[in-house]
Amino acid sequence: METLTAQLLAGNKRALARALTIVEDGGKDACSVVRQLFPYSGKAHLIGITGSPGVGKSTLVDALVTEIRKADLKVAVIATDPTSPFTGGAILGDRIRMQAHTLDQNVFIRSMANRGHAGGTSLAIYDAVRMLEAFGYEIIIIETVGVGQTELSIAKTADTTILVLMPGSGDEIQAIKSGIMEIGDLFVVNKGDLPGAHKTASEISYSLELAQHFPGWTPPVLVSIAETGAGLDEIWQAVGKHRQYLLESGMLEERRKAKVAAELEELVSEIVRTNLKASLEHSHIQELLHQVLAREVDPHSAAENLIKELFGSN
Ligand SMILES: Nc1nc2c(ncn2[C@@H]2O[C@H](COP(=O)(O)OP(=O)(O)OP(=O)(O)O)[C@@H](O)[C@H]2O)c(=O)[nH]1
Ligand SMILES: [Mg+2]
Repeated sequence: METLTAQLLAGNKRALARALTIVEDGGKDACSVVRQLFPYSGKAHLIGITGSPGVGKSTLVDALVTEIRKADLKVAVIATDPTSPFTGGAILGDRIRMQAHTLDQNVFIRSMANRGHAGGTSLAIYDAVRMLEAFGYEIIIIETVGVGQTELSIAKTADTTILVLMPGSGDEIQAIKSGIMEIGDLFVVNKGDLPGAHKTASEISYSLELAQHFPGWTPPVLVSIAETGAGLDEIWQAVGKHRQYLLESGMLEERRKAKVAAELEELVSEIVRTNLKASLEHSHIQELLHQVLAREVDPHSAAENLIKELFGSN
């Protein structure tokens, strides 16, 4: 493992790819790699890109990578597909699209599915980001599909979250109004070449004015045509402004603290879940199950007994 991490730190991309597979699988090896590389992590700016299927996230990521390369920054992309980890179709399409960048030594693209971690993709992503940071990527983009709870927790991994919509995304606008979509630091109405893009953008701006989530930061609503790259320089500039805001307001620190708390909570629940599963197989706990079945002990008391058993506390 020492060799692998040394190679990764020396800029060996194959070592990076192996380290990513290891953290994706979770377990002891993942812990060991992370332990060694953690001191070198924490320096990149993380951009989360999320939105409903087909709004053009991958096309937008591709165009954003072009902008980032103009600024001569090293950039890595993690594409996740938590809703259908095994289809791979969309991911394959993304790979083909991204081919323009694959010859660029300073661009790295990786698809990740939920593999070893019982806690879901987000735990693996926290660690994947660390590997990429240790390798020296300055910007890391995380693309997630959808706006469900899992995706939201992945999006929260980011420093700047971009919510992508397209003209006529009525449901999403309703969600913004009702506060479900408070995660966006930046809103992008993509497919600006289609009718109604500016109308959609002003509806979003209006809903955001009503919501007012962050003091000192009004999320900009931008229109883009990812296919041609139109509007991408504004998006990249807005990311820069958001980063500046995060630094100056102390929000960057605050968000990262919240992320560490969320990660620890997930890690602890994962450990507890694993221990619990193993313990339920034990014969004297089987005994407890039988007592519940026989109506001798109620499930609430049984659960309390189990906790005492597992943690020696109440
Ligand atoms: N008209 C138009 N089409 C676009 C634009 N950007 C992307 N598309 C098209 O929209 C379709 C979906 O684009 P993707 O980039 O794969 O969208 P996605 O959000 O990543 O999709 P999933 O990952 O499957 O959720 C593709 O056919 C794109 O060519 C745009 O600016 N205008
Ligand atoms: Mg995509």
